[in-house]
Amino acid sequence: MEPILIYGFPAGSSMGLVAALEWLGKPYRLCRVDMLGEMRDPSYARINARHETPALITDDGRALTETMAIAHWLAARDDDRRISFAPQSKEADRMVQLMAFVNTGFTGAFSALWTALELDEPDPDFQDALRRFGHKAVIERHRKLEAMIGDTAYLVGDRPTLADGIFVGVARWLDIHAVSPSDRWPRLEALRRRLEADPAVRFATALENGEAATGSGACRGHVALTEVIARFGQ
Ligand SMILES: N[C@@H](CCC(=O)N[C@@H](CS)C(=O)NCC(=O)O)C(=O)O
Repeated sequence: MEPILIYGFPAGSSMGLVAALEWLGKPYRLCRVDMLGEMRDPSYARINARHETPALITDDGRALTETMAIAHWLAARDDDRRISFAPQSKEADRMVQLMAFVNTGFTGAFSALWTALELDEPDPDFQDALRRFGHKAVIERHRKLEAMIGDTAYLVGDRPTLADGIFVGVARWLDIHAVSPSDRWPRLEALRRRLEADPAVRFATALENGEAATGSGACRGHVALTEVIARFGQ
């Protein structure tokens, strides 16, 4: 069977993995999940007990969670090296380094801002403190990522890879939380604009928004979450 990527909306980091699957070009299916609704249902715990996206149902029917594990699974099957690099190459090490930074410190810097936005009961003082803390953290992590990357067209070299996919799913959170104009970091800004104009990212973004879209043809359609849970839930 084709692997099934379970991706979340609105504005999930998992959007970038949909783009990566397009770049990979191998047949896959998708399952679109409302993170504010059905992902919180107890039944979703059968896919991911931490109630998070992304999750991948592998081609042998296992539910695999955590972005880095999913990226590892995809890279291991990327025989033509479309979204990754040869194991043991310096480019492969660099890609994992950047993915790890983006998936940990860079993504985590937004946590306080999401908490402030999604608090069950309004608590203005607490929300204000979370926002101040979050803005500082996000700006600091952007500054560090800007300093880490070179002047290549994409994060590692001249073509988009898994690292770019993981970056592009999260980069737009800067705007959602109105932290800072993105052109404050010129390299990141150029990378983001380049990626956001990419057909695979446009396809992934349209699907996330619930719009009809035409991709490369590798996507063999969507599977309903109820079916995914019934067939592959633990
Ligand atoms: N460590 C996980 C974190 C995944 C994660 O935090 N996903 C977010 C969406 S981007 C989520 O599902 N949050 C739960 C929520 O919104 O309730 C990974 O890297 O895959």
